[in-house]
Amino acid sequence: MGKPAVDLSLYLVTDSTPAILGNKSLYHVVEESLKGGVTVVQLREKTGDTGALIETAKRLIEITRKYNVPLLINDRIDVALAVGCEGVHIGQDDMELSTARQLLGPNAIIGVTVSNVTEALKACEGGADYLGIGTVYATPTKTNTKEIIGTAGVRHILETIADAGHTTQTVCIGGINESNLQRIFYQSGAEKKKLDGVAVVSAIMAASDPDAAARHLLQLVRSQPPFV
Ligand code: TZP
Ligand code: MG
Repeated sequence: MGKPAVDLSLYLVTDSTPAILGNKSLYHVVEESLKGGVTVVQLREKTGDTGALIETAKRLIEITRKYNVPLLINDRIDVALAVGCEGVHIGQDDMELSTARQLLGPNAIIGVTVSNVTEALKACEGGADYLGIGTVYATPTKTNTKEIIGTAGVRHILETIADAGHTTQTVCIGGINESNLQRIFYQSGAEKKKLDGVAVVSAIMAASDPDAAARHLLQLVRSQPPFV
């Protein structure tokens, strides 16, 4: 209630593993991507100790705040609380949405990964601020993914939540790049509900020019044909 909607148009999920980031600096890549127009940043680090993660999050907040963009932390409610960032993104194996909400409060942004309609309806009913729908396409960035749902799967979820009357925002994730973004967006869109944006890792984190990559991806998101 009264909480402003998040601009999910171009959602960057970080990955500092050398296979994605190479020898570039995480902070540099994030700042360049923000110059290019990224609208949300999620810190997603699956290795390293808690202290190091908190230090990384603190440095990232200084950058994201310059651009008025929310910083979310993947999985780690404790880290989000420690650094006072805007919210978290949780998966199906993480803390319950209701518990995360209790800990972080009504103003925090809480996103939930969903890959089927049951998970999607539960997250909407539970008060998620947005759904991260996927995995759309198989991707080397996340190999432990259970479900590859394709654009048909995304569309089915969008249709189902719209029919149930939910207005929860949505992004999709998994294998999205500048070559397939518009097709994914178009094929996923349901009559009553289209995606609010896309989430990417490698399309920006692995790009040689993350500013230009983000600029181009954002322009593709913003130049969607109207859905009929
Ligand atoms: N969740 C589902 S797929 C994925 C995550 C975090 C990784 C997406 O990476 P990429 O490089 O954008 O395909
Ligand atoms: Mg998780």
